[in-house]
Amino acid sequence: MRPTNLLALLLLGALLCTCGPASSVKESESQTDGGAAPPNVLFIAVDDLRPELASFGKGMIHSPNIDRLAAMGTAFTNAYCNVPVCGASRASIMTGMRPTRNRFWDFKTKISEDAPDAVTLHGHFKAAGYYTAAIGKVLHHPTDRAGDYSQPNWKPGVGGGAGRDYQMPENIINANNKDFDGRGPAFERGEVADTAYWDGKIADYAAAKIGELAPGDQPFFLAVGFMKPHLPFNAPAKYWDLYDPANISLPATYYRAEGTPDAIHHNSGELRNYSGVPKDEILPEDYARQLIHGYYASVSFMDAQLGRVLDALEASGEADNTIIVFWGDHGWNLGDHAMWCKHTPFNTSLRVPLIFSAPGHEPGRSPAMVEYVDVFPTLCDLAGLEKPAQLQGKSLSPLLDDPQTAWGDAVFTRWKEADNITTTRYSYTEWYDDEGDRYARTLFDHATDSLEVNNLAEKKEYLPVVEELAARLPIGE
Ligand SMILES: [Ca+2]
Repeated sequence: MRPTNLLALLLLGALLCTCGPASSVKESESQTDGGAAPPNVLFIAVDDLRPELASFGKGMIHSPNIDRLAAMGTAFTNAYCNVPVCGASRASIMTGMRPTRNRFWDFKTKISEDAPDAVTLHGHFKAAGYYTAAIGKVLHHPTDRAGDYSQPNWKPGVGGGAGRDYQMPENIINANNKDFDGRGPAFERGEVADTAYWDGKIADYAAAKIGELAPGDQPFFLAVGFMKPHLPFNAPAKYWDLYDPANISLPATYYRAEGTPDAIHHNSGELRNYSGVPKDEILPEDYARQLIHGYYASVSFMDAQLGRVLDALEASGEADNTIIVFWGDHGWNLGDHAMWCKHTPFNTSLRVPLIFSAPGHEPGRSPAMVEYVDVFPTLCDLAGLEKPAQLQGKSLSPLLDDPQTAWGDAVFTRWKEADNITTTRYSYTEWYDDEGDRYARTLFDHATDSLEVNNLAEKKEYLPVVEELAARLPIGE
């Protein structure tokens, strides 16, 4: 973008802050340099979505709109989060900075506290003249770096439901019990319309916003954060009915493998906060199948709302000039290793779905090892923006040109005291306490053990592999 045009957009941005609705400002704006219009960005976050999806090579989940998006763009089949928990992962993506022992630690993370001087992704686009907005759950705290948005982060209200978006009367009563902190059961088969739930409302608002922004000349960066399939698995009945319970099976690793250290396991505490969850260390199989059914239904429900947003973009006439990024904030254990939720360096918790669709790039699938700190620099390249000095990942744009481009062999994830390196073959994790003493380590060979049940870290014959991988850790201090 030419400096004169950038200045014009910045002035318009200032007008926007003082003069009200974007549309009145945008109508007066015109493209003066005769060049191509800057691309819009539709930045779609999904909460707790693991890549058990047809477009990522696995799964029975009905997700036609994720598949549609994957067919439009480049699906990254070996993409990894940098920290497996909502708030910290989102802060890392939105700054392009890795988590450390002092930064991006847990779900409560705020960029404004952990990295106050960082340029945020949305702030970077706003400074370049974009209209930036967040709808639904993007950063964990809607007010975190809110000045980097052109409007407040819009989130749906509780409406007629209760704390965590229950719609069925018996669950609302349960969730309103103060003993449960807004939590009713872990799932709900809702006899309600899609728009009764948060994600339906988020799709409504996002579609309307696209319709509002598309006719203007100001490019937009629109972040849309869907809230399912995060617990509780509340979804309209028709999405539950897509699956026959008889066909839902438990993971092959519905057990805790011998030789794996305590450090890599947890008791699924996030799930156990919900009412009615059995106390058994390993959940009874019939209840586990209900949970899996609910997760599948929640993904299909979210997928349908994604479809409505994609439809709105196509109807707006801006689809050919819009970069779409689709990502889930981390993986999820769906009973794998007899665990539920995230918060562990098992591959099931680290691997994520990532799709980039960008104008001028052919569809493809890339097996390259990529990580979420790569998202920010990629968007800079695709939109023609400079890269802030803080960025620690590398642009994936060569992989959008050729998905088979030779690439790095490893990605790096941190989970509290655990540092993980995942290579094209191995996953190695080591845990260190505050005194610098290592107290656990795991090595899994994905060439022979993709399910990660055979910990090789203490086997003498693997010492050279362990030493080689350990020498590459930690990263991001
Ligand atoms: Ca999450």
